[in-house]
Amino acid sequence: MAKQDEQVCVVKGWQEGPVIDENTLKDDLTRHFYYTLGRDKVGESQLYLYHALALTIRDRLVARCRETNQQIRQQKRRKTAYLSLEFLMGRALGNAILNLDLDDQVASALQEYCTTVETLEDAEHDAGLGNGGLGRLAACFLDSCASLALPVIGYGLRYEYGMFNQSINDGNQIEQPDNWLREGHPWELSAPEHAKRVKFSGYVQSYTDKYGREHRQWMSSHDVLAVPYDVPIPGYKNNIVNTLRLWKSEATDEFNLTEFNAGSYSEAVAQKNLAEQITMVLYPNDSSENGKELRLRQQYFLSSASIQDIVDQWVAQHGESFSDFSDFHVFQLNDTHPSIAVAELMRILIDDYELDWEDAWQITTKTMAYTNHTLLPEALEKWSVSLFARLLPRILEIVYEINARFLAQVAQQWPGDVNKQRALSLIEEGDEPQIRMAYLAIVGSYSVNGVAALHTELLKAGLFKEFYALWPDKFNNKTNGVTPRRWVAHCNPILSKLISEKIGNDWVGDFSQISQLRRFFDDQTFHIQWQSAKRENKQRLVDLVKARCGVEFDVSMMFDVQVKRIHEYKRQLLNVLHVIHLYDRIRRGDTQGLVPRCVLLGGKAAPGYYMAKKIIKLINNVAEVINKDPLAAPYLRVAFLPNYNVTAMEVICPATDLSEQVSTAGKEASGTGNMKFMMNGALTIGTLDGANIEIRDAVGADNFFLFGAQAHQIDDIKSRYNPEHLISQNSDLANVMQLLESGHFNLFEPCLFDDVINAIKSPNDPWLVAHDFESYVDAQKQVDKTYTDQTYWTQMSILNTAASGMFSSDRTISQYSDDIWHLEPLNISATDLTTTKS
Ligand code: T68
Repeated sequence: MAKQDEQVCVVKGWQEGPVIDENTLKDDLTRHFYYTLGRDKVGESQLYLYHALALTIRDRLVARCRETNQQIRQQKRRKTAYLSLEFLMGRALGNAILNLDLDDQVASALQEYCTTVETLEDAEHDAGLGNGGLGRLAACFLDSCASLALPVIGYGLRYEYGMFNQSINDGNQIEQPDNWLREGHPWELSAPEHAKRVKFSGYVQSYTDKYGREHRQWMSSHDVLAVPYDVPIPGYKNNIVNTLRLWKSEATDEFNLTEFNAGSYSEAVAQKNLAEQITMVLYPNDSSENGKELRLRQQYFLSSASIQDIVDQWVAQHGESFSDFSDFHVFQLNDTHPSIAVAELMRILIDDYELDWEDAWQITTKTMAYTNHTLLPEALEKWSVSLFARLLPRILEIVYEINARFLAQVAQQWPGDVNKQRALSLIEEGDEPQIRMAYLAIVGSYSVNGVAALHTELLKAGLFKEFYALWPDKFNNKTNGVTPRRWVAHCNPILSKLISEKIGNDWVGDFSQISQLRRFFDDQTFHIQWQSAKRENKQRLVDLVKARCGVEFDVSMMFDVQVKRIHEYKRQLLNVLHVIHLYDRIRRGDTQGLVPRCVLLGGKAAPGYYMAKKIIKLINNVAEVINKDPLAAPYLRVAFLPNYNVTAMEVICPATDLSEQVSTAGKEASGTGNMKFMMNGALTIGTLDGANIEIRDAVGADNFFLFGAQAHQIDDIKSRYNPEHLISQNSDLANVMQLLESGHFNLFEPCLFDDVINAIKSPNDPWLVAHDFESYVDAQKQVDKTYTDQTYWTQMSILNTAASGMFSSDRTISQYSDDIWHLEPLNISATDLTTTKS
């Protein structure tokens, strides 16, 4: 491939970076509204005004983005490409205004239109290009990378349909497509000139070059075009704007032409559909692999387009020598989903640039780094060899070669141990041989990390034990974090103002400063302010719950919240059993010491996950019975919030008193909702799982409600697990089961919850719901007791926020950069932006 020889014509005298002041912003807003969008009246929906404002802000982002990229190029910066099938961005407007420090200017410009940012924000669709924690983590990371001025580019897919919209009909989850692009996405800029071709199918052929060297060539492939759409990622008040590059799949022109020429119009259109299907929809499974061919196409499409993009830029700048490539590039693989990138980089280096295997492998294993997000065996990706052979024939050859060489290394380490070979092989034997993607990622990477301390330890001791024995230095922990910009400053302006009054506002950019709040934990005036902020936030949630669920919450009650994907291991069921237990107590008149509670649950179930959907139905039925019972009203109200998403969480976490983090120990890799709640002053009731452990360590055991079996005890408990016995021994649990089994919550729907009941009573229940019930109820009693003393509770709440500094994703990203990426921060001053370029 030839070095790109671009002729660049810079428009003379053109002013880079509009000066941001109130008047130009107002003028730009008007110009976009009248001319770009061609409107002259603000309609009821305010949609066009939102678009005009987004475009106005985007202008300012584009200028900074250009400067950021220019610096990276000119200063030849080492950079990281963060490869992820998911980026759960949520809304962009409020975040951009915050990070560009434009609140006042925007508010004043909008006065002329008699509206507010809050109103316009409601016109923005969530960019829901992710399932849950993993996708949202990627979004928080981008914010932190930009805010720390690190040269990091995100690569993902521009799904036409994001995470489905959930509605609840008669207590059941209904999925509706999320057509988030219908009204346009004003933040993105397409760059068709940088489109890449991605190969699929065809076959592989050998050929000999003029020097007599053997090569392999991927022939007759059906290529699909990857067209980039760039979304700007602003750093916090630092003039840095990084890029999230999302690929859209399109048919190549000649693809159509052959068919058209042959007169087969419909075949041509069908082929076009096939190509465009790739980025049509996000797969809604958050914790199990589904093995669909289209999903593999998505994974390869992302990996190939992104690696080509980086390699093309490299060649344009450095020519075809790759000897320094690994000094300048890192690919961080967000789980195994893009792990095929390992083989793709090898293919490009060997087939397109004629590097020999050893050199290409050196480069690859010095640039790839892999993050694992789960210990659940059902989530570990495997792809059938036969599917690879059909879809990615050249990639399969490369995987085989990687495996052969790796197994030779295993044989050296453990001579004669065939079992080791079998256990570590990238190919799992069987009737239908499978490629183990996690193994490919580990073998091909120089860094493998887990996402919380316990998780990393469990990876080293369990799932990846042999790999750890082979390469102990590859393994490291990077405990997750969340961005305090979105998850405190933006979503909780009331609390933020109060915090800033006390400790100044530098905490937004340097969240370690939040620890200064500790000084005020005993200050009574501050307590009153803290409580009143919580109360105001609770009112916002009251309104949301009323509007979406028709349930009346009351700010004077405790807000007890569990929102996350619905999964058996996350144990929403345990929460429901506790709710039923409270209801049972109320019915018995045993209300002594009972603190009035509003219990909120929310989350989506994977559409094919039967038990998760049953659990949603159970929550809704239990809620309906309780909310209808006048006896319960003073003590207990329950709601299931439909369509839980990023924007809903922005209202929920500031209003929460009690954060439910109740997974079976050893199953939740980290959790990140737990961190958002903590930052906003919620107290946690939780197991010793994932980052809960670090949360408890940070805030102190006295300020955390702990319960349940510990990870190291689980196997032993399982070996002699007898839930029926536990039920017979614990009258609270027996009463709860009795209510469930009597059909109290499914009077007109007999047998509806039999499978749920049987799961709880099964000696094979992997989630140990019955086991942890008693200690959960005890911990909840402790919660009630503590809540009754509002001074004490408020102190604990302040201490939680004050101790949440280490759960900022800025801390996480600094560690990624220090230990894995080795990046240097950029520096862009205001003058860099206003210099006239000619
Ligand atoms: C989550 N994983 C972990 N997976 O469950 C959570 N999986 O503990 C952790 O905090 C978070 O990752 C961030 O590290 C996921 O969210 C997925 O969403 C997913 C998606 C597709 C396939 C498999």
